[in-house]
Amino acid sequence: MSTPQQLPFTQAQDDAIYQAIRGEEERQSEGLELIPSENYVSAAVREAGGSVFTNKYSEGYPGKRYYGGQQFTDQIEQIAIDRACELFDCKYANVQPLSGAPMNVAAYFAMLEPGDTVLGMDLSHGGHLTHGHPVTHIAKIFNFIRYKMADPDTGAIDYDHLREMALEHKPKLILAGFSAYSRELDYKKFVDIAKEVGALTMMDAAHIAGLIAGKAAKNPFDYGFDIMTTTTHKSLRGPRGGMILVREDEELAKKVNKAVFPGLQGGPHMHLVAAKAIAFNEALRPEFKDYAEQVIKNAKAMAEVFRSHNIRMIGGGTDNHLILADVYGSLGVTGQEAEDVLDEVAMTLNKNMIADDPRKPMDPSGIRFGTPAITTRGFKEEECRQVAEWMVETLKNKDDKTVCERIREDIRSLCQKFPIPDQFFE
Ligand code: DSN
Repeated sequence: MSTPQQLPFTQAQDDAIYQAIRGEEERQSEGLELIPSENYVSAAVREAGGSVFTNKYSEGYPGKRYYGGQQFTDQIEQIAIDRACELFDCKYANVQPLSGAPMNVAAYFAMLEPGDTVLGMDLSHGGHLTHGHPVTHIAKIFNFIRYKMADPDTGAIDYDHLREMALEHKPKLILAGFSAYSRELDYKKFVDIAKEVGALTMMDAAHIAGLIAGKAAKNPFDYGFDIMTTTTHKSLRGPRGGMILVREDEELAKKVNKAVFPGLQGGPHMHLVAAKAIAFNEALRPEFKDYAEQVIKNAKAMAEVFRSHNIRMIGGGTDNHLILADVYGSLGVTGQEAEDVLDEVAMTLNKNMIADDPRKPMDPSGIRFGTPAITTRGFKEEECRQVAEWMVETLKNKDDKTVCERIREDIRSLCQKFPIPDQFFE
């Protein structure tokens, strides 16, 4: 396992929390992390995240703060901004968003007025709550309309229909991006449609930012997207947090800064800004390209196994890091049952709605899983095929304790062979 964190003070003064941290270290070390939005960060990222910057208030931006004592916060924030811009080939970055949801809310407020229309992907077809789901507060402020996949079995988006919707509803913003979609998007089509109706374009790249940074997936900025948001803790392998990138429009970048602070947030979490800067530097290294490519190869290897067992995958397979499988339709196992039994054998993933799911969100038809974390662990296609076989075997034998115990032991052995690394490069 990765080197256990030094915790002498926590151990001495708070046993309950100390034990929970040690327990979580063991859980992560001895199990397979298959949630596609999770990853393992380097020890350096963890160190910066636990640094004295947690003590500091820094409202404002480098060179323009509302509190004194900013000589070092200014340094780390500017380094993080410069590295983010280099990584994603854009001119402006705001690295202060505390996480994904406030990041998207700030981006909307930078571009829209209350009542404006946004055209985004439907949650049940792979979008995200923050793309205007009716349960969110922002759905009361902006008018979200949603496009879907034309065919869930291929993942194809009907761009002609998307264009018709845009022509009819005249959105101010066309939103691409997803949290449960496994195919590459046609960014040029989004931009062409947006130009036709005078809309801005935003990509929520939270899931695939690491793949874009590692040049294993297309960069929406190369096709003219105006703005890109991303969390930093998924495939990008940084600390928890978000950032907003602007391709080239200085006025839009100024609006983004105002929308993040003072529009939405107070003091940025500078310990996490420091950790983001370290993660961006790691992602700028040539080895990160190998990582990003391997994430996709591994996901494709897992998809092959699911295909060989005739398990339906939404999108028919994967171009990225994740797979959404219809386990209820294919095996008669509900998403909740699948999540539970796989958790018991130490394969952690999440139940997930599939497109036009006949079941409910708390016990849907699907499971969503992916390869960013196991690839960080060093798994290649061979190990990933084995993991997928174990997943299917567990699901098919969910009530057979002997089979499940054997698979649990095999997973423990594989995890010991591939400890979570502290560093990704020499
Ligand atoms: N919770 C993240 C995910 O798992 O996709 C996105 O919000």
